[in-house]
Amino acid sequence: MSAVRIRDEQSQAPHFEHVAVAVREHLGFAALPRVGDIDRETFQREYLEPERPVVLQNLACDWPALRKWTPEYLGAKHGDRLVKVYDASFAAPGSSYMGAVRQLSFREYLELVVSGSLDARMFLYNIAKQMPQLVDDIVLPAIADGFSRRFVFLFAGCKGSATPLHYDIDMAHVFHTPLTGTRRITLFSPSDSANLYQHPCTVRSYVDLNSPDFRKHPRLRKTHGYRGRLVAGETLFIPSRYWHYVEYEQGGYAISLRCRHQRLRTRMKGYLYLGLLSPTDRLLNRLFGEHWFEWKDTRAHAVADAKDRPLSTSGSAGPH
Ligand SMILES: O=C(O)CCC(=O)C(=O)O
Repeated sequence: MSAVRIRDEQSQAPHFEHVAVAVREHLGFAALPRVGDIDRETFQREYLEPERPVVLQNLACDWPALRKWTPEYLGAKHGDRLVKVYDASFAAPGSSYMGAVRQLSFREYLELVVSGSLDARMFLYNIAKQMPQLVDDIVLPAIADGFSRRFVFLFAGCKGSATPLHYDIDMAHVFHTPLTGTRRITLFSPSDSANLYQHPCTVRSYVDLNSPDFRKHPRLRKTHGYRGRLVAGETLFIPSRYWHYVEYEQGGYAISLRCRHQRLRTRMKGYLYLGLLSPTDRLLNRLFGEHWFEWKDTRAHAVADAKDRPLSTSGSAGPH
């Protein structure tokens, strides 16, 4: 399918000002912390161990990818490769659950990223497997142990795309560095999972941050999240199990590095999701579609409602 045709099919892009107003008026957010240069000890003490998110402004400043990876360079090197593209229907229940909406050449997709505003994302694209020469342009950070050159994931999106609210299924810590474009980031701590009505067997929340429905999701008001903007060259540290919602203010691409969690128990939980819960969710989706979705939603509400009792005497736990 040609880029021109796809451009004609432009979908409704989320309106970021509207999002900002809705979120500011109804939910309490702290600004995402930011640091410049940081040494290993400080990072581990202040952010990794307590699992606090932070924007690391200089972590990637020596990556050759930041200079080299223009759309023209990537197109010349790997433009003919076919890539799968996803949109907001990714999480819709039914037979297409988690399926790609189309396949096109990387060159065509990059053209869209530069100039289009289609809801079209590439995600979890492991360049270590698909385009291994590119990995030489990334420097694994020395501020933590547990990175692997075998898992270097590309995430890309056109202006107006959004990555739904989720946390990463393998429970790894994520270091997310846009190489081009700016993103608005919303994060919530794992302690907000019930307040976000997490669907069982998944790492997804279906609350609508663009226009929160507090009658349907009253506990959303109890959340204490972070908001901030991430620009090209900065690295967002997303601690294990932290909820993230990413809005592409401009089209662009990013690299996410994963850092294995230091505790075996947390890693085991990741294997449980990857090996059992997620395959079960996919199967039940295929078999029961909407009914399975509704069951998960009912469970999510039951878990959230159960939280209300103890909370009438104590406050909610937030990330700050
Ligand atoms: O950039 C994105 O689209 C989302 C990034 C993300 O979800 C991740 O790195 O885990």
